[in-house]
Amino acid sequence: MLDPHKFRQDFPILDQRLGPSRDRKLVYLDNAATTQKPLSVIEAITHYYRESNSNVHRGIHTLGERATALYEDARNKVRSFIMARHSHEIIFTRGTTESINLVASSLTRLFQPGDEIVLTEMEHHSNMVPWFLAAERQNLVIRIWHVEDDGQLDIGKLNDLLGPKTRLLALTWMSNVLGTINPIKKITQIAHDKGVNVLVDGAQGVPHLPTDVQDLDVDFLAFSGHKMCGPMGIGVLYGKEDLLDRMPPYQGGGEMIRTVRLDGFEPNVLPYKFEAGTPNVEGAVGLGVAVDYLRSIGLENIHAHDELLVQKTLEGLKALPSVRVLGPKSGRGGLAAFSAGSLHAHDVAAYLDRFGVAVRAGHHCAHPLAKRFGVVSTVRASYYFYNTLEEVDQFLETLGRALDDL
Ligand code: 7TS
Repeated sequence: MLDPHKFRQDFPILDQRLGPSRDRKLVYLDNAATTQKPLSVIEAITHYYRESNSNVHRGIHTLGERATALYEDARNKVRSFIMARHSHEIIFTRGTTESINLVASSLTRLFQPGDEIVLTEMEHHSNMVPWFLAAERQNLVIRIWHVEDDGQLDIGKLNDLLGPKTRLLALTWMSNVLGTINPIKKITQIAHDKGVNVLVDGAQGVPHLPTDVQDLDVDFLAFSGHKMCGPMGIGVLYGKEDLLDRMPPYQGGGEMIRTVRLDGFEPNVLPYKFEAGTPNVEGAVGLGVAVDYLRSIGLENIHAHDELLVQKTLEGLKALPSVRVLGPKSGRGGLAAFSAGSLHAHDVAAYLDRFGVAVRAGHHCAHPLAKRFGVVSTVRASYYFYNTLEEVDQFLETLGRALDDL
């Protein structure tokens, strides 16, 4: 079993006391929103700016070569982290949101009016709205795979949703509200049997579960660096080479072209075709170091630790009257979202914050899901490998007091 205390010294931000008299120990339980960064990532970014900063793929000088090597090395680290076949299948983006927008803007140009896209009811807005925009633009039809009362998808219902006009199924690996982990490999097999491509939103899955895109066989995988110990503003779109090759460019600009004439252009090869403009080199460098760090811990260990913390949380929450937890009882990721009787989630979160416990409150960018479960907002505690069992206790105790006092 993983010892979270061993890692906490790498995260100076966690070791602080809050409040005017500095008497509240920080308990950071908002990791589904963003994780903290280890010193190795922070230092790699500083080092990059001190030693190597330059634009990439352009300057024929030593710093330009250094920055390019670092950037491409980071791409290769990410390739290996998710077990992709080729490093040119790794496109650097701003994050999950941009990765999904890229596919929604570009892949759908190959669709015909009336073609269908299937989404689930548990998607984050960033895996809904880009498809709505594409549907509006190109007269596509969106179909919804509804969520069952236990917070899971009924695989039996998928066959009926995938018809002759379905081109794509876009779904999350792990729900940021329910904690549900969807069986992506099985779902992808069913979709592929019907000739349907699959895009997976890995924003919550990739940071917490071992990822092997070749084994999962997904066509696209989107994820964000900042939810996996990397910097903000960097993310990844993995796509299978043949699909990315067929897709038109997403944004125009420098780097994404091979030649430009006054009457047109030839797009560049992968991955550059989808990386217009100066990229986030510092972000890529930081992400490369973050994936090294995560691999040194082991994703199986991270998932097992998530399960330990979330099971303790679910048991504790069960004992509190008026608390209703959303999502499945087991087989879920390291987060728990709940409502507390008639109390407003923001009041509960503000109370917890007074005692140093940082949780998220709101609709978690999943309006349709909140509606499905009849809640306006929920409080969510979400964990990572540096969270301890003592922190879970502290959260539960403080929540118990909140329910008495509010
Ligand atoms: N998909 C899922 C499942 C997410 O949880 C999030 C962010 C995104 C996509 C978007 O990621 P971004 O990095 O592009 O913004 N989720 C959350 C959250 O639960 N609280 O804050 C952000």
